[in-house]
Amino acid sequence: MSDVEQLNRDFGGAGVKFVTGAGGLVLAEVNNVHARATIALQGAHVMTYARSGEEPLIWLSRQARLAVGKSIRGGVPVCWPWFGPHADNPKFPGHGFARTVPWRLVQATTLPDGSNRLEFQIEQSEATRAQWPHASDVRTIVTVGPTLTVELLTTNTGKEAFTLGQALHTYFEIGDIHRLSVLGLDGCDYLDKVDGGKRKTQQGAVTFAGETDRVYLGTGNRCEIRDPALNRSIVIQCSGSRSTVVWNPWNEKADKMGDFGPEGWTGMVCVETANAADDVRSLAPGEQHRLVAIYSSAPL
Ligand code: TA6
Repeated sequence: MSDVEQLNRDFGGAGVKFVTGAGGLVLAEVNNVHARATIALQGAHVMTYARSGEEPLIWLSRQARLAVGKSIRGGVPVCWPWFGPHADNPKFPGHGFARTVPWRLVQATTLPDGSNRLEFQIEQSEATRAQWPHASDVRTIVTVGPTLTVELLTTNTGKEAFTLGQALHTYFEIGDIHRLSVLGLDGCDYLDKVDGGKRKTQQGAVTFAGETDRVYLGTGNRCEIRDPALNRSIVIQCSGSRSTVVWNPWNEKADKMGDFGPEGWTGMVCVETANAADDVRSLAPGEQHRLVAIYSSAPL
């Protein structure tokens, strides 16, 4: 029996089915009364999410290179157990390995309101242990309903404390980056990665006039993306995070990256719920950290 047949036998039904998608990725396709979503088992990666009858909330590049072991341009990449380049070893993958390794589905439930909740657990291996020798249990729980909730749970199952960096590196579908603003970061310090990592302070809403790559520090539990072009506002409610990353590559960087497609950068923004830079977390033996983001939208 194939992986997909086994998954459909064990977890299929009530709004969830499993298929083999482009690039050989095994996908969970969720289609319930509230919304549709696609989740790759690789990386427990939410690739698409749209509420019934609405524009997608989550952006996925039309030129995303889908392949086993390759990161996906768009959706909700799970960056774990570090954010950005590895502190010591430049050969280790940027943003950690979690988004490019297999995760197993451990539970799929239909909630009383008809939402679907899928729980994934990372598959540890010699390759992951070579990069991350700490004993840990890591789960991503995705709830597809009138809102999209992504929870990243890390439990230290070893005898030593470890330091954890992470992010839900979410790409949002927007109408026009030139007219967009992000609220909720006013007064927060940030590291400006397009200006040598200089520490600055945000004044008012975040707007975009060029490549923007900022790690905001000491951030709160709510951000709002105001998108007049699509006449909607996207709200991000989060917990377990004190840093928020805001990123748009703009034209030159997007062209260099090669998987945004023509003008793709004008229709996306990343607002990432993270523990990065000053906000990495130390987990004591037995301690669990829960990073949660809840995404919703409403007309402007
Ligand atoms: O979160 C912003 C960022 O760190 C940018 O610097 C850029 O590298 C982006 O992530 C995408 O990284 P990726 O490894 O997915 O190409």
